[in-house]
Amino acid sequence: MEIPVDDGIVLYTYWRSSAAYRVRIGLALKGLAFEARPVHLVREGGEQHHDAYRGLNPQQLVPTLLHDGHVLTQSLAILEYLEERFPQVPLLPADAAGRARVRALAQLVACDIHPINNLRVMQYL
Ligand SMILES: N[C@@H](CCC(=O)N[C@@H](CS)C(=O)NCC(=O)O)C(=O)O
Repeated sequence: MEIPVDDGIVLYTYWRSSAAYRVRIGLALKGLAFEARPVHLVREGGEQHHDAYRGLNPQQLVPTLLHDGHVLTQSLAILEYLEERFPQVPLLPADAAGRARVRALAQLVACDIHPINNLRVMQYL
């Protein structure tokens, strides 16, 4: 069941983006309702580079999450924010070693694998 969030959560996302997937999975596990705003990363030279979106996310990447007057970027930072603001259905284990393991797995993907198989790297190559 989805929990409606009074002040609304908006996620700028792209269906094939693994970084946006991370956030969508977190929102789904927590059962948080959100409005998805698609950013097509390929069409028209990539909508992430269009002025309107660049104003929101100067790095020109998805995801970007809007909540409570905040503009949040970077999937892991967004997940930590959601964990703190909506602690029901925690994403992290209760013990410190468990949390370190989950963070290590997340960083393995987000910091070591993903940066080198990204769209902009592929386009450059
Ligand atoms: N470290 C960032 C990575 C974000 C990222 O690289 N997103 C990709 C999609 S998975 C993107 O927007 N790529 C657009 C591009 O390379 O131009 C995060 O975890 O949010």
